[in-house]
Amino acid sequence: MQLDCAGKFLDLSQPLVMGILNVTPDSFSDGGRFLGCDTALQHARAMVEEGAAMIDIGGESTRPGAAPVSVQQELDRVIPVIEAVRAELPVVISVDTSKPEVIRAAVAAGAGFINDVRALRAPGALDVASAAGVPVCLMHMQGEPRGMQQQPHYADVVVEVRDFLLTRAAACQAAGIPHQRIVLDPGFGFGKTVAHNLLLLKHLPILAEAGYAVLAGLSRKSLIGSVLDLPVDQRLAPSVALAVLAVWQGACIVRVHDVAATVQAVRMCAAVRAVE
Ligand code: PT1
Repeated sequence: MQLDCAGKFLDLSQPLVMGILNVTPDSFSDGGRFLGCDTALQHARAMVEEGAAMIDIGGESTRPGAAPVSVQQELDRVIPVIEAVRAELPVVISVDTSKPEVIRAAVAAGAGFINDVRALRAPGALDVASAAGVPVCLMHMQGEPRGMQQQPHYADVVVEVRDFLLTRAAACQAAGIPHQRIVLDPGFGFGKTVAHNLLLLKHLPILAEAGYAVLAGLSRKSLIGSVLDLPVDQRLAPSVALAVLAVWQGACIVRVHDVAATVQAVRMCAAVRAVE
């Protein structure tokens, strides 16, 4: 299966690695725009050399506790980076945003994939994404980043996450986005306890069997900290392990910080899966 990302094609029969490029101020020592853009481009270059098929560019931090940002702030952060990456690197650019204005400007600037942690629920987002004509990733989140880890609650997390995503996929299709252009993501760490996250990974095939491509983002997340009691800068091996498990369980795309190690690991995973 091929995914047409604004003229760049991704082969979904092999696991793909999406490299994370944060352009939020907490990922840069200085807010200087040119400096930030230059640093971001270097990081993107390295991830492409390491085998990333996509680069995910986001200007809104959505990790637990993060505060909202304005449309203008997000545009100022992501658009120059998208333009710079598109000018130099032959990679699919994903924009990590929920705002219709940012989706529109990002696709005009060269983004070929929309990654929305709010699954296009913002007013106007669905229509803008449909008009953009590029694939979309719909993610599940309970609550909003600021308070989502306070009291996550589900009767059946696996069923509820799947049903939410299938309802959003149906809304996308009603708005004119074809089935093949829709990717689903259970949203690890977004309004979930450690047990919820582990259950979602253990039962990922239930989501994968719904017939849409699946994306998983587990890299360096706090569930690793909770299980292994490791700080964020010592989570490489467990992040790679979780990426392999996600691919083994049916994910087509993994969103990661450590591209080189993850590419090697998921290629081995694919080799085992492919042998007859
Ligand atoms: C994700 C994802 C994302 N994660 C998609 N987009 C983040 N499609 C941003 C923690 O528990 O999984 N899928 N965009 C980052 N968000 C988090 C959430 C980072 C939780 C860290 C944690 O540590």
